[in-house]
Amino acid sequence: MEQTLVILKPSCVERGLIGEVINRIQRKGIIITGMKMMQLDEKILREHYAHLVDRPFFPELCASMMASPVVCLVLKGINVVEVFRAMTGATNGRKAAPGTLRGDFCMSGQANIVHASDSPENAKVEIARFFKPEEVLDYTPRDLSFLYADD
Ligand code: IDP
Repeated sequence: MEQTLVILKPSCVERGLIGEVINRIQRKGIIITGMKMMQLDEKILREHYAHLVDRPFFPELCASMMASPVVCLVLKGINVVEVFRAMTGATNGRKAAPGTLRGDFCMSGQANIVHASDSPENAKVEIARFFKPEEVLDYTPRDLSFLYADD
């Protein structure tokens, strides 16, 4: 099974949406193997958003990601990177499809509720950035017979 790194951003935490997002993750059948609250700083954000450091909105992005603690999650499932990106929706909440997290819960292109890794390779790097190895548990629910019935 694949793993992905998800961050419930300050826009999710401050608006009281942590439970909503975790509820959707669990109802879908995605397995949570790591979960913790963290206060991000500029050092980790410069690594995490290295592809955006030269963009004019980067200082504002950093400030919005440091505005409150975040919740970091490691999720596990077959094709979970692609599955959770689809559940996340387009970057800008105003363009994200209804039914997606961003489409249902935000109107912003920056304070857009969640981060989700965009490839299995990046997921590995991002999980190692936010979690110590011992913080990601080797956990699989007992009965996956309905969840992944055709695999
Ligand atoms: P993604 O989060 O959908 O993968 P990225 O392009 O990797 O999108 O951007 C990372 C984050 O940077 C976005 O989720 C959003 O918070 C912020 N961001 C991206 N583009 C803009 C922009 O044009 N203005 C303000 N913030 C942006």
